Amino acid sequence: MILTEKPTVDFSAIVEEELAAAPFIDIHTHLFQPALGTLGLWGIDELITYHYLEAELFRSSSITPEKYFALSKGEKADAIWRALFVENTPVSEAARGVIAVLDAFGLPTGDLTEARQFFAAQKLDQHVDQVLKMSGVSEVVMTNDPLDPAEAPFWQAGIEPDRRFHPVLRLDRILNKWDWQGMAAQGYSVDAHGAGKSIDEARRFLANWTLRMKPVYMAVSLPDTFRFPEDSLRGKLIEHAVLPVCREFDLPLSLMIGVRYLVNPRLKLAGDAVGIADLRSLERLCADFPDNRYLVSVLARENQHELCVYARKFANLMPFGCWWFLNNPSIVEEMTRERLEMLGTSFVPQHSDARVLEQVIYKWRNTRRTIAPILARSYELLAQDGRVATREEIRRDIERLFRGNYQRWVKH
Ligand code: RAT
Ligand code: ZN
Repeated sequence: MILTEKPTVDFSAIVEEELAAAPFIDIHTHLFQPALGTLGLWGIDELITYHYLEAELFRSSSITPEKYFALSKGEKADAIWRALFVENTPVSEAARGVIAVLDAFGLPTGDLTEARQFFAAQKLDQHVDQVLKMSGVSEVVMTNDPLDPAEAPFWQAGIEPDRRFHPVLRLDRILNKWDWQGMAAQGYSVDAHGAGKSIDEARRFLANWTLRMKPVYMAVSLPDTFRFPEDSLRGKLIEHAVLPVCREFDLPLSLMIGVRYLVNPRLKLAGDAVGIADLRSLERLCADFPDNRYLVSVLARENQHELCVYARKFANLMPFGCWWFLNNPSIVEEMTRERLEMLGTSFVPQHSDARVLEQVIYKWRNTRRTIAPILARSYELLAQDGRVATREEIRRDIERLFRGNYQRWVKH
């Protein structure tokens, strides 16, 4: 029967080869260029104490969060290693990632001694090049907080741009915490209530930081309860400070929506959860501010289909990534198939969200592995429908998905 006839082209092989050869851009990470000093995390103990694994520790060990967080970095890593890698088999996505990194460097995967020696001997700058090469990533996008007392002074003193790392102006401390004291300390006339000149001053703050940092976009994570428009300080700041500065400097705004912050504060960074968001707020932003461009990731699986529908309605909306709790093969597969079916190649399939440099090795390997059969299947279906995609077309599609859509968005 014609409909079930196998295409003669081996799309799986072509897609795998093209995915392996394409240098991706990692459009959202928590990595830092070496010039930002100890903000940038790397090495085996950081990999093992990743907050995704800290959350898993307390399910497989009787240690309390209080006791755990009082330990030194090395002791924390030992506790996690024992619980998740020795006393249990590391089959979870985050645990497997550590094994994949050790293996990628040819290190033993059952003991940490050699790994600790190996990482201690690396020189950061060359190590960054090596890790990016191993990951098939040409550039990573950072998350830079102008109100972090540990980070802001670097930018205020001026740092050399690094072609491997692009800055992003992160807005959480302004939009979610209204850190007016931090802004006041930098010389802006803001007050605790966001009254008086506060909104204008926030706008001036963002414009000045844009000039200083030269970010590729601005970004904020938002709770599941996020609403827009809203008669709140956040609503006013978005409308009268963030969106106008984005327009003025032609920058996209990244919205990462659906976090339930600190549902278990004892777990610190690992204590956040997920909630279903009302994406009508996104509809209002896209419709009422058509001259702004948005990069959007939503955390709830239940919001993914809706996000695709909105992307079909609004050309100023670019869905990106399978964020945080979604970055597991089963869900990446489901989301990517849905996006390809609804949006063609007009989205950014993934970002790593890496917090520790070497994580990009396993995260991007996993992405290529999960996405290859999905893309191949799309070309098989297309062939069955009457059009055989060429290798050049497949290369073009991969380039668009993993570089071009982002580059067009940030105009880089
Ligand atoms: O995935 C993560 O590491 C989260 O903790 C968040 O940092 C999230 O990605 C964010 O950027 O807010
Ligand atoms: Zn992140």
